[in-house]
Amino acid sequence: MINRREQLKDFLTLYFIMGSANCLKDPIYVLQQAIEGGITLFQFREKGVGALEGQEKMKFAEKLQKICKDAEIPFIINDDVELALALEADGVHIGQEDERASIVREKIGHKWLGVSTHTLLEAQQAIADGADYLGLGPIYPTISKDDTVKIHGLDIIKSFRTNDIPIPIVGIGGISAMNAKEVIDAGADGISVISSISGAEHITDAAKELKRAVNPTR
Ligand code: TZP
Ligand code: MG
Repeated sequence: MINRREQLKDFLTLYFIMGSANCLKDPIYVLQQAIEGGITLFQFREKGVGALEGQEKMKFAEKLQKICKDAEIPFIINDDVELALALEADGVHIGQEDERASIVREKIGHKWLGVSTHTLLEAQQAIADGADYLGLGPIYPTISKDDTVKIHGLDIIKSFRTNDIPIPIVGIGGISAMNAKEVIDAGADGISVISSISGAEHITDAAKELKRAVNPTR
């Protein structure tokens, strides 16, 4: 298991999130192509219409995890702590509406813990609870999450940096190759995307383009 906190910042550079509902093509193929294009971290987020559950969800997650393992891409699971423990995933990502971060931290030990936050207060609480990184968004309007109320823009990233939030942060929501660089310039350590990769006509090219936008030297 890849598990060291100091490696995390680099892994967050191009963070791809996906579940079966996000894919126009076979999700296995989508993930393989995304890896080929240079994603640095993967989150399994099985939500929305027709989302798999129970054994089916687990079998599907195992397949995606194997692809990540073979490519040495860390595998993070959204919300489902029990699944993350059962599969020995590299980490868990939760939102404010999920189980408390302190409790998740206790359950998962040294696995990575990501928490979505929208205010400085939430961020400080998440850090006190043991978060390793924070997700901030939506930065721009998104088609991939229907329960988001407020678009935060780049200001939320800037304000977290001005207020010396000490752990890595990733921007999320409506990020594309066109606006990715400004998210990094605002102070994010990386970008998280769903549709810019999963909905792309040419997945590998889309991931490569995003990678160039956030990380032009590598
Ligand atoms: N949380 C805030 S916005 C969002 C999540 C999970 C969806 C991001 O998807 P996309 O397609 O990259 O805008
Ligand atoms: Mg959640």
